[in-house]
Parts: sequence; structure tokens; C-alpha cells
Amino acid sequence: MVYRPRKKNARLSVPALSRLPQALAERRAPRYSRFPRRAVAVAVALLFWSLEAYAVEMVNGVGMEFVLMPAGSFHMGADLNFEDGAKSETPRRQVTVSKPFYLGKHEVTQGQWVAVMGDNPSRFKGRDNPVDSVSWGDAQAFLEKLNRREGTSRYRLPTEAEWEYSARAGTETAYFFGDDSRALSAYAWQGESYDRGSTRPVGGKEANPWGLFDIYGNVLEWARDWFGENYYESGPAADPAGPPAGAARSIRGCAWGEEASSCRSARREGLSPDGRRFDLGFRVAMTAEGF
Ligand SMILES: [Ca+2]
Repeated sequence: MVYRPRKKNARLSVPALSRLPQALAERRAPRYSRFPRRAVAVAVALLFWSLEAYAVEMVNGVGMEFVLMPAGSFHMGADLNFEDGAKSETPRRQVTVSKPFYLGKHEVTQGQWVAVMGDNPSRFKGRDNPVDSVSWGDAQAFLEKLNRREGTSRYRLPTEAEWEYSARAGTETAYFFGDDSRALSAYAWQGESYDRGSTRPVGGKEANPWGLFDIYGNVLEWARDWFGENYYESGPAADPAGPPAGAARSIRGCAWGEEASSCRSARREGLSPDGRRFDLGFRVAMTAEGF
């Protein structure tokens, strides 16, 4: 007797993912269940469409990598029961980031800066090191040129709320890895001597839970907001974007020369928008399509 393999039943085979919606719709089924199957097919098709429209990660024309941050709520500000925060980091309050947005996986590098601006103002030269010694105004000039170059208006600095929400990545502790600063060296270039230290190539340490590198350490990062010392007392709970005016713009994170207590998620400072420091750069945010 010749062994004959059972004929493969095409209707039971696993269809290629791209054909799944159609396969679900066409699959023979009792009459009473046809409508639900079509509904499932439409839902699956919509899911594929939305995943394509809102890719979790993307790369732009100058090689900047972005990660999609989901909308959500978090506790913004320092918890003085467990961390040594400044008064400007309080009161800690519930804040909602109502729209998803993209945030740079890395600080803007000198290679990316030069590709857009043509010159390199950084003290510590290195193609993959973060750009340093750029003012808030310089960052705006970069963003304007980047937007023009890519034919969009979506590139901008993150708000303080967006920055801290992304840095925390769902955590409530002083650092995204807990409250014990002894783990910091795995995630951040910091604690070096200001006399002998420097920036380092981006991405050399571990990322935070949402895939962002050098959130603490390497360079401090400009945020979009005006800096308000008492802003947390009166700022809105939904999408706070800083006071309407001020003398300083907000900076977040910490620098390669700073100590661990400065490298907390809640840490915030202000600096004149004209100010340039060799331990200060920025990270780019991008508004998600349709928001
Ligand atoms: Ca940083």
C-alpha cells in the first residue's frame, strides 16, 4: 500500500498575515455567523492600518530615530518622602499627556546637527556625541531647518510634561530603575569631573523602559516650556506647557559632570534661552500624524 499524505485543506491553513482580513471574510461559515466574521475582518484590517499609520519606531532623513510615546497619565514632580527634590519640583501632581507623540531615542548628535546646520558649535567634538553649547534659540533654528528640510512642521522640543512622562516610563520612583542611585551608572554618563570629563557617544548605556537612551546624563536637555519656579502649583492637569512667558527656558535630565541626586526624573532647572553650556544639548520630539 502506498502511503498518501492527507490532502492539505486550504481553508484550514494559516494564511499569510497580509491576507488575513480577506481570508477571514472569505472563510466558509454558517450563515448566522457571517456578519461577525466580516466585523472581525474589518477590525483586523483597521488594526493593521493603524499599526502602519503609527509605527512604534521611525527614522527620519538625517538618521534621527524616534520612539512612539503613548498617551497617558502620571505623577509629575518629586516625591519628597523618598527623594531630595527642589521646591520647584513640587507639589507632585497627577498630569495627563493626552496625545501620543514621538520622542528622539537619543540626544541630537553632532553628525545630525551638522547635516542640518552645516557647522558644529560643540566643545567636545565627536560625530556620535551629543551636540553641546547650543542655546534654546539655536535649537529652535535647528528645528525650523529640519522641518523645512523634511517638508513638515511636526518637529519640536518636548514639553517638560512630555519629557518627564517619557523619562519615568510608567515608574513612580526617583529614577526609572528605582530609588537607589547606585544603579545609575548602568544607565547614565554622569559624575565625571568638570575639569577632565566630556560628553560621550550617545546610546552607550542602557535605555529606559520605553527605549530612550541617555535620559539621565550625557547632556542636559532643553525643553520647550518657559521655566516657572512655582508652575506646579497652578499649571493645568492636562498637557501643561509652562507659563505663557518667562526669563528662562526649562532644562531637564542631568549632565555628565553632575552627581546622582541631580539625575532624577523630576529634576528641573531654568536657563536663559540665550544660554549655552558645554553640558547642555537637546532631544527632538515629533507630533504624531493627526495630532
Ligand atoms: Ca541627557
